[in-house]
Amino acid sequence: MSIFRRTLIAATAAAAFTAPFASFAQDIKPRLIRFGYGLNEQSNQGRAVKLFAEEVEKASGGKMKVRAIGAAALGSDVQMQQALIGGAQEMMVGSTATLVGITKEMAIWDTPFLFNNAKEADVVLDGPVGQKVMDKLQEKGLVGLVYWENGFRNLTNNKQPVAKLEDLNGIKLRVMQNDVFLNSFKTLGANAIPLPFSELFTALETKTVDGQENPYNTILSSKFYEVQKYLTVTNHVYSPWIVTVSKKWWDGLSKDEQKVLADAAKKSRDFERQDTRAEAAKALGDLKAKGMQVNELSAAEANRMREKLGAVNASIAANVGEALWKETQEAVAAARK
Ligand code: TK8
Repeated sequence: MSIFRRTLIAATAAAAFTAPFASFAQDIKPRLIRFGYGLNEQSNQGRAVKLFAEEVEKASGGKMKVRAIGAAALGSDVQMQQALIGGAQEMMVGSTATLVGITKEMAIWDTPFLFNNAKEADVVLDGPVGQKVMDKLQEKGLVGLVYWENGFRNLTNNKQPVAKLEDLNGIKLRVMQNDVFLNSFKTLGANAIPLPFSELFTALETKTVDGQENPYNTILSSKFYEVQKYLTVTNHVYSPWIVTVSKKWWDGLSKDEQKVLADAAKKSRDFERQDTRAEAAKALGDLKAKGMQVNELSAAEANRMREKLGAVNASIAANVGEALWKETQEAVAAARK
């Protein structure tokens, strides 16, 4: 064996031995990550982005820096998605519902009453079906890392308490920019108006719209209680958020750098879900204390709403494909056992 070969083997062995222990041996370059999100810094979304940023800095020995930019200062969900695809922004978190225009399979998560509780959502989103839908983003220039919890959505408005379906008639209701939400609320009789979340508070304040629907956490952190009187507990759909990366940028990262982001994303997910659930558990009380008038639907009215909304299922199945629809139903059924 030549001196050269012997030296090479020794060097390789030494590197293999020290690599796991020395972060300087990792292939990590200085990186700046612009991470945009729509809610305020003081929200479940803001808190989890902050934790993600801290984890990335720690795991990269301070080389990878996350600049967290909230309150839609980098644009609405839809605008940020385009910036990621084009490579002008590195990361974001936003609603899966606003991705439906890019990846139609995302509409599966907009199915009304798909999940009965958060545990079912976790099992399905973190399982093979969730992964499959997430992977679909890649062909469109996005890499999905994890799903976070936005939460079960509830209805607020400024006109009247909604105790029965007919109370929705003519209410100008802001919905997310996607056909499932548009059709769902049209079906229920509301005058559904798609708007980006970043324009929602002003639209409510100026009475361009009468109402909106979002989880308790968001109604609280976005101060919708200042411009909305009535809250109806509907839990009509579970909304996931999804953490995405620009594929253009991701493909230029080393394996070590990608791992730093993927690991931090998982930590942020676990933290975010816990934090969101703890906040949601007390948010309704907080909203009442802020003066919101809260009502629950009677069982009969909740059923009428559920039945009406069932009408959109066929179009969701047609859009996402019957195979994915069926697979999702089976995954939910398995999670329910
Ligand atoms: C925040 C949105 C928000 C969503 C909405 O950017 O648009 O109503 O629930 O969380 O993604």
